[in-house]
Amino acid sequence: MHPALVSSRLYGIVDLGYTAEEELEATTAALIGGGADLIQLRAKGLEKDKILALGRRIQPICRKTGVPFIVNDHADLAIELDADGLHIGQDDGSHDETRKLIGTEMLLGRSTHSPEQARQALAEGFDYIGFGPLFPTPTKQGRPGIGLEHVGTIQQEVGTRIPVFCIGGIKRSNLPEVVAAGARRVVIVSDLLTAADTTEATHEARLLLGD
Ligand code: TZP
Ligand code: MG
Repeated sequence: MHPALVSSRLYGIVDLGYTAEEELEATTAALIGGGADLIQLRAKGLEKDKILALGRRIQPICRKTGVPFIVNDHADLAIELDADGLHIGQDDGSHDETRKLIGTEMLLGRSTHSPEQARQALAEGFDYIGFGPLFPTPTKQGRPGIGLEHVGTIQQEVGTRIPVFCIGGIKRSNLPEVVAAGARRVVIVSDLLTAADTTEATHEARLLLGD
């Protein structure tokens, strides 16, 4: 397991679908202050120049606090931003061709939507995976929830080798259920970003994950 990810439990995403641009720094700091162990910049549908400008505001906050900064989708932007990692989906290219682009140092994560995809991502050499959506979620529209059925198996089979972050429709309110199903690591987006106090919400989520 990548040393930077061994103790990671809660993955926060600064998603421009929920975070106003002027709140970028405050939101990043709130997620980190509440206990997020990784931060991803996710800005679906924005121009690359725009994403680059947003990333330039987030990257230094992550660097200063020692939290890995991950860029969604764009290998070129991850390089340009000196990011600590890149996150790609099933249709964003193969592990090997992406690894060639970003070099050996950067973390490389993959979204997976089934047990087969999770096993395949491990076999291909990804540093971590997202596994979900567990529940249907407006943050990722058009994908059914895969439920909790395979969470325990995938945590055992894959999650003991590389971090498995369960994702999709996870909230503080259903987190105990997700943990009881066997999840050790999670990504939570809207529940943290739409909370009245993101720092407090993140801290609550971190506590619900347990030791
Ligand atoms: N990939 C699978 S589900 C999802 C992504 C990016 C969205 C998770 O967001 P939320 O708001 O925590 O359901
Ligand atoms: Mg993608």
